[in-house]
Amino acid sequence: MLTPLSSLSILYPKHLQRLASIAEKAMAKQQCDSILIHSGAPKLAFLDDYHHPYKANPHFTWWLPITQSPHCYLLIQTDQKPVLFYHLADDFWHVPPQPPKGFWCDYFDIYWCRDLAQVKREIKRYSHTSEHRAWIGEDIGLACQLGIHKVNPEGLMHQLHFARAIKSQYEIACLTQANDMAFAGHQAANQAFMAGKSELDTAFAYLSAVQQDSMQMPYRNIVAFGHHSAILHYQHYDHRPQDMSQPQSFLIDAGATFNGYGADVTRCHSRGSGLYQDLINAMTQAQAKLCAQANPGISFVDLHQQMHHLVLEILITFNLVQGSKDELLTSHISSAFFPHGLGHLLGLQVHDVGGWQQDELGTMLAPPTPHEFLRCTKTLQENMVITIEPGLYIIDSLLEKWKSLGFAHLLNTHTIGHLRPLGGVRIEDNIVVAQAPVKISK
Ligand SMILES: [Mn+2]
Repeated sequence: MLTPLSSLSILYPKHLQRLASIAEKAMAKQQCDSILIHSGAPKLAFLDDYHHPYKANPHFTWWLPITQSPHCYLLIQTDQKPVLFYHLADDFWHVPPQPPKGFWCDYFDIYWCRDLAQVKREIKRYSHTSEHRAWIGEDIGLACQLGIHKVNPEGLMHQLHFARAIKSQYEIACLTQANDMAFAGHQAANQAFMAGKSELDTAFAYLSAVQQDSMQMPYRNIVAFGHHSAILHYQHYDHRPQDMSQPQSFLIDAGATFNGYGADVTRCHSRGSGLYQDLINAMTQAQAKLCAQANPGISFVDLHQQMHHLVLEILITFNLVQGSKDELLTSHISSAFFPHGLGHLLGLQVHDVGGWQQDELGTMLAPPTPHEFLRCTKTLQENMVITIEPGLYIIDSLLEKWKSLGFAHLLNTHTIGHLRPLGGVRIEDNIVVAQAPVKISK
């Protein structure tokens, strides 16, 4: 069962035990006796002295909830307490990092280091194992400086990535908290939209309610009115206020982060359009059917195919397509309206790693044609956390493609024309896979 935020400190030791056992098994198999994980470092913009936003190495954040401390190192050894080399820079440009504190600290040996030289000195205490040490991190040069040559070894990464798909109760609690935060934002954004605010002001209302800035979002929030909602990763925020004399549609795909874990939720709202509200209702019903099937043993590819059948039913009901059911199926006409995948793994990364990975050896299964954008081809297992996000959109370039393939007669241009200014609809929730799947988004 899901556990409230106050229980994180109770859930964490078991999470850590699980990670230790995963790491020990992986190290034994890969002939390593230790792993040094780098938290990462912010990168400079080209020809500039300004850094891009820092994003911690997810393998680091998997072990401990430090998301804003670059230049840290975590040493994992068999049968030993993990060792954290924590960077305490003397930095007058920024708020200097504070000594770590929190429920997790007791489970680590912690060294406070001023710089890499000190890390090197401290790590020498453990150097007798260094030739069998693996490095997990982006900076290969740094690994070399520390005398480590097994850099992100493929076999090790496959084992860890396979394990990361299944979440501990601690991780599920973090994901649930991120979702609770996102919910406040979704409510505020809907109010702003209904009041006639611009996309930009609606995006601000979202962040304000979540109490996180845009850099803390797990991905760039999509705040799309009207035909913008048909642009799958619409990346602008229009500053013009709405024309309140016209019906309007609103698609918001927005998250929040907690301890490095992200929420990824999409909602749609209608102001004055019966057609759009009907579409929202139909998609919400179809989505609920799919969520209810997120059971262990279910193939995500099969669920994705089933979703195409449900989307096709909606296309027929709304008279957007016409013709024989056979031809509608064989033409894959639903892909002209729904080009992306049913969903993806969710965790420390929004599109969590390993969605195509079938085993710990790293066997990959690409999705079948024409579903190349499906990000997960796994058989679902208990405590995987996934998104379920069916939708449909009027995307003219795709409709043109199907027309050029000889399927123009299947498309009802009249009704498509009605929907075009309203863009598209998508409903997305975050689901814990179980016999009775748990929806953690509200
Ligand atoms: Mn998503």
